[in-house]
Amino acid sequence: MCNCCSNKPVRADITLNVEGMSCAHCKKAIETSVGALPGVYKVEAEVSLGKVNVSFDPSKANLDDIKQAIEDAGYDVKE
Ligand SMILES: [Cu+2]
Repeated sequence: MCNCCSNKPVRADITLNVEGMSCAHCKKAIETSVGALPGVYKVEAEVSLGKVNVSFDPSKANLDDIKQAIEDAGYDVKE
């Protein structure tokens, strides 16, 4: 089997509840901060719902890093 066949893409999708988002700037700040992490494919903040959807490769990024990136941007992640 060649390398690319055995190398299956791994992807995890999570939704975090985030407090403190109120405008398009908040959305952008979180998406930029989380999107800069290695292994994050996609991040979408839904300001009106207070949710952030993240798709990532669990072998490269972990939940703690993602939560930390949101907190570093100035928002609170609810457990
Ligand atoms: Cu804002």
